[in-house]
Amino acid sequence: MVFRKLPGVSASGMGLRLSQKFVFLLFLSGLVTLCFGALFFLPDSVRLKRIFLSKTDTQPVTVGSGSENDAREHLKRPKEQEHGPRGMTPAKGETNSSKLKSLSRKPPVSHEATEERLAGGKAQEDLTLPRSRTDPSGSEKATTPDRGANSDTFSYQKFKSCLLKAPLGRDNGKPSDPKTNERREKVKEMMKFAWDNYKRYAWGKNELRPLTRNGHIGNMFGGLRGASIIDSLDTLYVMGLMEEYNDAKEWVQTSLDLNSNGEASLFEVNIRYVGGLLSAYYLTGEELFKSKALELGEKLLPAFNTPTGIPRGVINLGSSGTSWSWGWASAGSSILAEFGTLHLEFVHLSELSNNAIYKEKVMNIRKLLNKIEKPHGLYPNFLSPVSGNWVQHHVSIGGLGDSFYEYLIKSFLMSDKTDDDAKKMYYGALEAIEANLVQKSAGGLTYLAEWRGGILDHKMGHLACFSGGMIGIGADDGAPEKRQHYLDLAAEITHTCHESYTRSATKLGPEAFRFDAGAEATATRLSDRYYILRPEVIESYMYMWRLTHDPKYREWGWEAVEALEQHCRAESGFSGIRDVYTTTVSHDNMQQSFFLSETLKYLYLLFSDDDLLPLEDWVFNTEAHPLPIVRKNCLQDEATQDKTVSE
Ligand code: DMJ
Repeated sequence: MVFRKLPGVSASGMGLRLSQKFVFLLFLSGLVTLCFGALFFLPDSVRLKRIFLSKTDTQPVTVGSGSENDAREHLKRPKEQEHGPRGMTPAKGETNSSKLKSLSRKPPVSHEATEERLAGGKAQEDLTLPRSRTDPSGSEKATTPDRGANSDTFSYQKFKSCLLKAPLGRDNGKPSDPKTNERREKVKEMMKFAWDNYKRYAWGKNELRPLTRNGHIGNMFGGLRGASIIDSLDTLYVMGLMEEYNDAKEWVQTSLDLNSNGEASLFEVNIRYVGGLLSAYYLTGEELFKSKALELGEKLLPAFNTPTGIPRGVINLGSSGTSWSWGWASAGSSILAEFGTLHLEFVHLSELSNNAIYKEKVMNIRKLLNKIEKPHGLYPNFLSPVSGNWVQHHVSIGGLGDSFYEYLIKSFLMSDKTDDDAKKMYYGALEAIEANLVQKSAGGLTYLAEWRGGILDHKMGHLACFSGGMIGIGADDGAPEKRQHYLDLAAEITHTCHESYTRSATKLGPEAFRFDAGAEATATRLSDRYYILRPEVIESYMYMWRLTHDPKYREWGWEAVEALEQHCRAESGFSGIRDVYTTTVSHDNMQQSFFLSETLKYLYLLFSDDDLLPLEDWVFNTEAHPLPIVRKNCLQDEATQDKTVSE
């Protein structure tokens, strides 16, 4: 049989014309593109992606700069990433003004009005946790009924009655000395300036870029927005900036969307968002903040689904709940300062939800760390969430380690001094730090070196400067004969950190300073010369002022205010600077959210009376969000006794 070729029809083309074949192929390739597009761009495609990508490929490289904590450590990164998370410009079409316009203005609520409202009993109307999400691993959910999940049982009024003092003091902490009051007013003006510019140019974004007058979103918060708003709530409230506070609250009500599907730093979301919301709730009694904190807290739980229960650093906030270790952390390890800085917030999540699960998660971390063998009693910075072993022996009181130690002593204080394990671990760690890391420089400065498997690196990071305050607040509860010793050590470290400021041309301190090769509290590397509006040195001034009332701490705080004004204040907000050793200023174009939550709050407290957020009632989380001491004896009256969170 002979096939005769018909004109326009190919022999192999199933009888299709060339043009028809072309259309068919076009359609087919469109279909394939669509399938792959869906695979990679639709939400919740992560597991499918894994089929195509290797495990390393699925590391959230877009979150690349790591936690803020870590970002400072990673100086090998490209310049743009050196100063912590950086990078994205606002999405096209998102303007600040459009969001601003949509916010209807309500009359501001004053401190007094909040108090009245609470007295009216409205604060007790709790919202319940959302109950629909499932945990992908099938492990416990925040709403497990037999754990007594019931947010209705927390009584805000009862909580208030258990405080020893009014949170805002007699006169909102106004100092009687006019000069101090003037300084305090100056700090308040700085906060208003920083806030107004954020509101004007970056509303709803995470941070303000003060030079380019736009917003920064970054990739630390997994698609959550408004980090500067959440971080500012309590500062605005404490400073009595009520119109601004009301704008912030309204944004939380109308625009804080927790249904994000991005990859976030567990640590950063916890300290800034959960901490900020909890703090705003405890200060104001607004149920909105509590329900948002609980909703977000629940989204963080899948990060703990590891063989050891040690959470990984990065979590997908969407329904997949997938978690990863940071790509840069050796051998898939978790970071001490990250998984060790959850305790305060998670204890409060359990308190407010009456659900033990949050507390159990962090108690499990505690137990593992307590049990594991520690080289010379020290806690290395990297731990495997799979084996529960240390991954390598780098120890630091600065980045990667810092707030783990802070949370040990603060857990003890926040438990109304009942958490004996935390106490033991803290003083044990401090002893090891003193034996191995505390050094005296040739010029007589006390500093904390870093430890690399037994070898000392004579470098101290700006981040490590929080330790003056930490050692100070822990001085009372160690061995009584060591009280003065701890106070002296705290004062010496704070003095050294102050020296790192006074020895620079700008009177602001570098990211890291060294004590070798002739250096004394100065940066020797170009890459360490920057200052990104960090709070740690001022934080220690504030604690040391409260503990000693030595006027030098207020003077040092004022020096910092003047330096910030001179070198970091730009036309449209505050900015970090690239080199503290030159007065020819080069701004980094970033107003970090911790400047609003920490640096300015600590300065304000430094110039306030001690009865503003008294330390008898409050501990500050590592982002300076005040959380109340949990007074079990007072909170557990007969009605609530049987619903206690189990230890
Ligand atoms: C803040 O986000 C927190 O203080 C954190 O613990 C480490 N440092 C930054 C500010 O420097």
